Amino acid sequence: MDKSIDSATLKAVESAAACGVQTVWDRYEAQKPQCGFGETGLCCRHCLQGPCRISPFGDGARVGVCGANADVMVARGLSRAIAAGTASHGGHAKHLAHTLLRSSIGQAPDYPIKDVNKLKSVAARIGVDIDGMTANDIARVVALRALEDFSEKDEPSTWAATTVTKGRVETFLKYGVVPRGIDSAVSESMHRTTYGVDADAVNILLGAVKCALADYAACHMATDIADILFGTPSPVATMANLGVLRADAVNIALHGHNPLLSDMIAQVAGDPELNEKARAAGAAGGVNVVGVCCTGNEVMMRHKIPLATSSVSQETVILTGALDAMVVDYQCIMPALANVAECFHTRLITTMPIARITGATHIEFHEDGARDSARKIIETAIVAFTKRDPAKVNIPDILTTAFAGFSTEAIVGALSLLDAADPLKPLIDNIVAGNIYGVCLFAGCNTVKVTQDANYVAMIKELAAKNVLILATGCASGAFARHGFMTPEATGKYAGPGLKAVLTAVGQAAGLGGPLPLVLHMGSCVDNSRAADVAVAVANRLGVDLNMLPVVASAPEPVTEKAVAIGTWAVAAGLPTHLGVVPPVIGSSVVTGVLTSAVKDLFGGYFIVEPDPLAAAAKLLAAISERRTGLGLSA
Ligand code: NFS
Ligand code: SF4
Repeated sequence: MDKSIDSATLKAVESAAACGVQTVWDRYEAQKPQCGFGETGLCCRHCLQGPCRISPFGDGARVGVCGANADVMVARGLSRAIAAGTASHGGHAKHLAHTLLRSSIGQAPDYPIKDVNKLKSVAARIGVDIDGMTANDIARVVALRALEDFSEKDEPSTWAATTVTKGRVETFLKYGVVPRGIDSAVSESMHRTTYGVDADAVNILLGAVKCALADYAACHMATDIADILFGTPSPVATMANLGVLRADAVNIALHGHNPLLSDMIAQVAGDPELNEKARAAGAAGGVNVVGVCCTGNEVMMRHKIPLATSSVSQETVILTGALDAMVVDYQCIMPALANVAECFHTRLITTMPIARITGATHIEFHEDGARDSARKIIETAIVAFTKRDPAKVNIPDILTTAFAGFSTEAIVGALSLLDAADPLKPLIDNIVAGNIYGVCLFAGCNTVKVTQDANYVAMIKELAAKNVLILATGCASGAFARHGFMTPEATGKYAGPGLKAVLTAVGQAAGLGGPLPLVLHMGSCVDNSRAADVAVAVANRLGVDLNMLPVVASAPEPVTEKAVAIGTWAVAAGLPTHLGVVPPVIGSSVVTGVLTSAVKDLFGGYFIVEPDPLAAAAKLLAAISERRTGLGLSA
């Protein structure tokens, strides 16, 4: 299997062998063959009588020491993965909520309210009477309501219940899966999957859905507050791939997730004094900030910061030999970065008390004094630059234009240029007419288990040709950006005639002089909530529920527990959801049956597990066709 279809990745990886350093692909080889019990979900370490395991081939023990069978083991493992994903998105959202609160009471002067309109619309949605209140007063109330949403309340989680259709809330209530707090849902999942609690696989899975809906609430909250503090994104043109690094500049990569850190560094990087310092140190190009993974998406949308690469290829940014500092906060950061950095002059800088890496430089980042920390980080990178070895610099000369920043507000804004009174009408009319056959949200990661980007590229070509409107977030958007799919040219090349006409009409109305890009970049992984918002708005406008829309989701290369949580809430929201990698559930026929079929009767959504990208595209098109038929549209 090839490592990647991205030639920049392949070129950078060549440098690894020259320095004798391992990459993710070498470490994956060293792990092979991976454990069959783990791969099928048939092992358990939830108590000290274990580890217990059950052979997927029917030989040996059929139950663990406590009597847990294959179905229970698999369901518990999946549920804990979702809880971990929810805890991650919850931690990210809570961090933002605390900052919003401190901002509102004057304790975080570096984080003023940037988008008062967004603040007001969030306040109105969650039922705050803002009459006569200042922006800071509103922010205080919104922040407190957000923080309340983490502990257990008598009523449903605010961010879950106020952001979906009425029909969804009723369905969730009917099956007892409404979370009443984000942290409390995580805690409940951990409780019910511990030794000797829930031993009914279907009941465990329903608990997992409840936790996944808490994950949705956390994602939505993170998006809302990031927009309030840093601005709601609107379309920008920037660049993607390793060619965004510059030999003549101090290169700083921002990697991780929370815009609290990355946005501040993006703001400070333009400081003339710091750029002067960089030039005095010999970097004629000054300070050059690039993004990696989801925090890269955040600053790409709001500050036009170019995207260097995404998830599985994160080590390649250092392997260019031209990276002076890799600055990280939390999530999806490989500890191996420290080893790769050792072969170069690159400083790996950790910033969060909960995410330190042995061998890295730790510059702790706090909301008070954020700007000072950002300056200190950039100054550290300038010093590192002076130690750069020009002989080791090998930047692949590969980069492409990428349009980013299609928030819900930006999409509705563009559509309103066609119909100011009823912006969703042009979208709906085109779906009805079949010019837009359906919508596919691509989300999730890049994995070492699949040739990097291969699934994304194969699938988008199939779907776009059939007039499916493509939305993307997270490292999925990174993949499309690096391969040039976020351009008007890609629309011209790959979109079917109906889709091309619609994207062109909107693009012309928006004054672009050409079509919108083939992929609408909606942001980071928490910004999957933006795609949900668009779907909810369309469903409400049509007077139907989400499980009837010709909307599907795909994670062709999922990696993280967060991706598992997101996939599960997409299914609960009613979407047919494709996974391109088989998750560790096939050891249980009950669990696989529920996830791929029985769940459809409850929520309308279901998982499609299909490693082959062309078969996956065909299955998604079939799912769209079924939905269209259900709505009485041409299939
Ligand atoms: Ni999403 Fe984004 Fe990327 Fe996967 Fe990681 S950065 S939060 S989890 S690897 S898409
Ligand atoms: Fe084994 Fe049961 Fe303990 Fe799991 S909880 S390790 S199956 S005894």
